[in-house]
Amino acid sequence: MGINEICASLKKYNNFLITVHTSPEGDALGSQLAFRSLIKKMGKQATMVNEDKVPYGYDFLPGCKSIRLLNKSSKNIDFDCLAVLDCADLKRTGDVYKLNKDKLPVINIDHHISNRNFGDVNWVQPYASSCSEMVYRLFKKLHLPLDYDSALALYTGIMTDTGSFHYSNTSSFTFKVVAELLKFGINVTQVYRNTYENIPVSDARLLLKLMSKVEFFCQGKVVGFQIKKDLVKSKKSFIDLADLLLNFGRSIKGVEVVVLFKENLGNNCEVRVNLRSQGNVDVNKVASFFGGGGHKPAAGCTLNGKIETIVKKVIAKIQESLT
Ligand SMILES: [Mn+2]
Repeated sequence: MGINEICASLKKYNNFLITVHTSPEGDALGSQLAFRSLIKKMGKQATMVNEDKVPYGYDFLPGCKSIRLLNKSSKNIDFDCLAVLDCADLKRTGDVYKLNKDKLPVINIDHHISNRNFGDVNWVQPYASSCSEMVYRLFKKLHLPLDYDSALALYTGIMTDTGSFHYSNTSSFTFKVVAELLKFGINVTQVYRNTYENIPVSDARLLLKLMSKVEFFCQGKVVGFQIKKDLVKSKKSFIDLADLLLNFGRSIKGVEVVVLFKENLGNNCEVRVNLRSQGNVDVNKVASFFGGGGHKPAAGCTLNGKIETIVKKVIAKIQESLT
C-alpha cells in the first residue's frame, strides 16, 4: 500500500487516536505532533495518547503538553480510527493499542524495515529517513500548509533519526525536506541544544558512571553497556542517556557494533536491548532473532530473564554476524 491509500483513509475517518512507541524520542514525538496538526487542518478531531511521558529533552516541542498519558480515563476516549506512527509492531505502543477493543481500523505509518504490516492500512517506507519525513510527504500530497510548529516538530524528528544528518538513511530528499522546513525560521542551534546539550548535572554524573563500565567483546569490535535498575530507579526517562552511550560506543576506533542492555523499571525481568551497527553487521537481523526489529544499522528487542544471561546470548548472536 502507498501514500494514496493512506490519504484516502485519512479522508474517510473523522476522529483519530494517534500513538507512537514507548520511550518516545524525537521522531516519534515529531511525527505524532505534526500528524495531529495535519488531521486538525483537514477539519477532523485527534487525540494523542502515549504509554510514556515526553522525555526532558523534548519538552520544547509545541503541543507536547497535549499528549495524554495512558491511564484509566483513556478508556473514555472516543475515536473511529487508530493511527500508529514510528512503530514496527503494535506492541511497541505499550498498552495503548488495547484501547482499540472494538477493533476499529488501524493506520500504520512507519519506516522500520521490520514492520509487521499490522494495520488495516499500511504505509511502510524503509528508505525514509524518519517517520517525520513521511508525515511531511502527507502534508504535500494533501496540499495542506505547514506552519512553524509542525515544521519544528518534523525538523526535530528528522534531525534525531538521522543522527543530525550523518546516518546512512540521510538522502538528498531528506535535505530537500529540511530546506523547506527551515523556511519557517527554525533555530537549528537551539533545537540541537535543547535535544542534546541539555543534560541535568545529576544525569551527567550517572552517564559518566555508566560510560566507565564499558565492556569490550569480540576483539574490541563489539562494545556493550548495561543500565541496571538500581542505578536509575529514580529516573523515569533516560532515553537520551541511552542515545549518548550508544553514540559514545560508536565513536571508539574499530568498533562495529554497540549494544546497550537496559533493565526495564516497570517489569522485574524485562531487559530492553538497543543495537547500533557501523555498517557491516545487520543488527535488524540480530534483533529480529530475539523477536524485535528495526533498521539495518539500528534495532532493538526486549528479552525476559537475567541481564547477565541476556548479555551472553545477544553477544553470541552478534559474534555470529561478525564472521
Ligand atoms: Mn523513527
